[in-house]
Parts: sequence; structure tokens; C-alpha cells
Amino acid sequence: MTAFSIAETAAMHRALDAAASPDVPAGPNPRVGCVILSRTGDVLAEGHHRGAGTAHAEVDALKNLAASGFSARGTTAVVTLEPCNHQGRTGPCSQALLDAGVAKVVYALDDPTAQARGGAAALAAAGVRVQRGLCAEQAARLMRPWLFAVRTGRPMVTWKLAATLDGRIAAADATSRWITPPAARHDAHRLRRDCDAIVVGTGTVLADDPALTIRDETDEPAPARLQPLRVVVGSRPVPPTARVLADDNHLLLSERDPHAVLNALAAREIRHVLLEGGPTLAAAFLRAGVIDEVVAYIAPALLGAGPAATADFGVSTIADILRLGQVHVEVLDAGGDPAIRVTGDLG
Ligand code: AOF
Ligand code: ZN
Repeated sequence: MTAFSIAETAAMHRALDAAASPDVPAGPNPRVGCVILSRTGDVLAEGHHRGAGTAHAEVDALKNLAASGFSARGTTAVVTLEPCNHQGRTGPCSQALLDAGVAKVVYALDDPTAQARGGAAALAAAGVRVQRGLCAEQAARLMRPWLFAVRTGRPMVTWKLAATLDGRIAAADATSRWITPPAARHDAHRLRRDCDAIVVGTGTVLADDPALTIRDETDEPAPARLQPLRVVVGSRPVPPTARVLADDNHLLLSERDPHAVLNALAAREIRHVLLEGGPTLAAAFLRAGVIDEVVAYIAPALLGAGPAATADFGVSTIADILRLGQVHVEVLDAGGDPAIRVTGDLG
């Protein structure tokens, strides 16, 4: 059992917070944060990675340290991911830490990629004290889509649905605004910030004409670099006036096989997909076994008729029911207009 100091543990929490900062676009790289501690355990600097092509967290922290006039000699770097050992778009961080004279490195998780792994061994070989495993679980949660994509070669898929108590996502006449109250809709909107791509079917575009963008509470769109790719899957023609086509950050895929869709997105370095509808597409993804996480917003309301959240995906007997694991249930309630959020994993 490796012992970590209180200062290192506090620094790792801070590095995790920095890594999760909202100015970071989802993108192909993991979220990584770094805090530099003095010999006596004081925080001297922090840094985080802001997306592919920008400085890695360690280099960002070393730069901030230098800017405030401190030397890195003899310090401890606390990082959420093993320092990389490769020259990619930037790097290698192992060398940058060595050059700066860092005496100790504490990190949460090993880098699982073939090209970047090995930083810990390189640092240890050069005489730096290296300890791993601090807050590994929290780091894995933060980097989950990236770790998933590295492991499986395809993006992680989160399916978001909003339905009544009787599982319907629209009324019989196709009207659906709004089944869930504003608190649930705001929460659902936040999900988009964690994703590289939002996928819908042509049916949803024709029925709802969604913009599929990230906007704030005042409906102002977030900067373009934070906007996910909007992906429309299906064969029905999309009118040129559709809001999903508003700028170039979209992709039309006539391909309906979920594996082919995910391959096309993996080729664009998409790590996390938010599937937002509708029932035909959801059923295809469920049937293909490629939904990894479900986020359901359930309104305390009934419709009695209208489409269900998913079409038939092949379960005909109770023994084959798809149950979620790692379930969390929360009541979202703003001003007495509640909804229930159920999240869980599949597969
Ligand atoms: C680190 N610190 O902050 C990050 C790391 O070629 P690049 O520059 O885009 O490098 C991306 C790879 O580097 C990524 O796949 C992962 O293995 C590692 N990310 N490593 O030491 C960081 N973001
Ligand atoms: Zn690096």
C-alpha cells in the first residue's frame, strides 16, 4: 500500500478539478490536471490540458510556476495521468519534468496508450521518486470516455432520453414540447458539454428541428470550439433550412448500422457520443449492444399514447430484460416542478 501525504491528496483533488475545467473542449485527448508542490507541501502552481495541440498539464503547470518566479528544482508534481513519454502534437512531459528538476511525481492512472506510456519508468530510471494510484477511481471517472475509446477502439455512447412515467417521448400527434420541466432540460443540456458528438436520426430532425448546440441559461451559444459535432443518421432527406445544418460542424451519415456510424466517428477522433433520439435509432444501437450509459429524465406525467423511448430491440421475454448497472437516481426539482433522473451503465 503506497502512502500519500495529505498535501499530495489535496493537490490531486485540485488537479482533478483543474482537469475538469469547463474551458476544455471534449476532444480526442484526456482531461489532465497537474499541481506542483514545494518540498514543504505548499501549492506553487497548477495547470491543465486544454485540448489536442495545446500544452500538456505538466508543461502548463511548469510554465505557470516559472511565470510566478519559482524554480521547479526539488518540487513534487501531482498529475491525474502518468506523464507522457512521447513526442506527439507536444511532449514528452517526462523529459520536461526531468529538465525542470522535479524530484517526485505522484500520478493517478497509468497512460494506457502504446505511443505515450512509459513516462513513469523513464522518470524512475532517471532518479525521480514516482508513486502511482492516488485518486485513481476519480481520475478514471473523469477520463472515462477517453479510457473507454482507447480500450475498445470506438467512442463511448451515452443515450439520453426524456419520457413520461409510461415511457413515451411524444404525444400521439407527435408534439413533445415539453414533457420534462426546465430543471431536467437544463441538466440534459449540460450533458452535451461532455460529448464530442451528438447523434440523432433524420426522424428527430424532421419532427423537432433541434439545434443540437450548447447554449447557456440565456440561450447564448457557447464558443464554436466547445460545440460538439452534430451528426444526423438516416436516409430521409434533411431540408436545407434544418437548424442542425446551420454551420459546417455537422455530419450527415446515410449509414444506419451503429457499428459503421461509430467507426466513422472514431476515425474523426470522437471519444464520446451523446445519442439523443429517436426510438428507431435508439433501438438500433441497443440491438447492436453499443449503448454504454443511459441518462433518463422521467417526468411525473402520463400520455397513454405516442411513441416510446425506444422501438423493439429484440427482447421478447423477461429473462432477456436489459437492466442497468451502477444506477444513480436523483430528483431534479426547481420550484416544485420535479423530474427524476436515472443514470446507469449497460454492458
Ligand atoms: C500528459 N499530460 O496533459 C495529457 C497527456 O500528441 P498529443 O500532444 O495530443 O498527446 C496526446 C496523448 O498524450 C494522449 O493520447 C495521452 O496519451 C497523453 N495525454 N499526457 O502527460 C497531459 N493530455
Ligand atoms: Zn504529456
